[in-house]
Amino acid sequence: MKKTNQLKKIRKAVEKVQDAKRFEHTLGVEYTAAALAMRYECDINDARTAGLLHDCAKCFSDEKRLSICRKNHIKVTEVERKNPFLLHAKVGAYLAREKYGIKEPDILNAIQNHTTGRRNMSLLEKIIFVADYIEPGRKHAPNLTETRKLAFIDIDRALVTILKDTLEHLKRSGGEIDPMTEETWRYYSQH
Ligand code: DGI
Ligand code: FE
Ligand code: FE
Repeated sequence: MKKTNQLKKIRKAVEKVQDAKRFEHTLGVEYTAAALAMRYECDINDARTAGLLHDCAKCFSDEKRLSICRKNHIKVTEVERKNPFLLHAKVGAYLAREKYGIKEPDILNAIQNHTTGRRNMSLLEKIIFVADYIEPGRKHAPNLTETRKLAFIDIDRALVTILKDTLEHLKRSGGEIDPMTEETWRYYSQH
């Protein structure tokens, strides 16, 4: 299948499993990831594909996410069991492979790690992580204007800023911190 047709097909399929607001966010991440891919010389098609699919499990119920994990022997950590929305990334990567037919490990990793990040992220993983945070539809994050600019100047510094702001937000709001988010922040603030 031609790549543009494949993107169109995925876009239509994702629209069916998301509410209107989430789908608008999805399109925002798709084109923001494409723009970052142009800037950093990453594969534009991969960036768009990962952007379209990153939240494909976001509109499921927690029960559905947990049951998909149970049925398919996907490991659920302690923090994920208590905060099952976190699982939308892992379950999303699983569905990208099984339902949407994505084979490229880098695209699957970008979906899987888009919420907490991880050490040693590939360029595509960084692009999706950052695009998710800065896409034009996002409104409530601190320092958004600066972070948006920084994303196109130095993606690693943008990554650290986003992780720092996310951790501060979680500490302020009493959200439970996934050790992976903390580890990613520590790793990238030292490298
Ligand atoms: O799915 P999106 O809303 O587009 O974006 P996302 O997948 O990055 O999820 C964003 C939310 O995830 C945001 O409210 C911060 C939260 N988050 C990121 N790391 C952690 C976390 N929430 C908890 N409880 N713990 C974390 O470590
Ligand atoms: Fe997400
Ligand atoms: Fe998202």
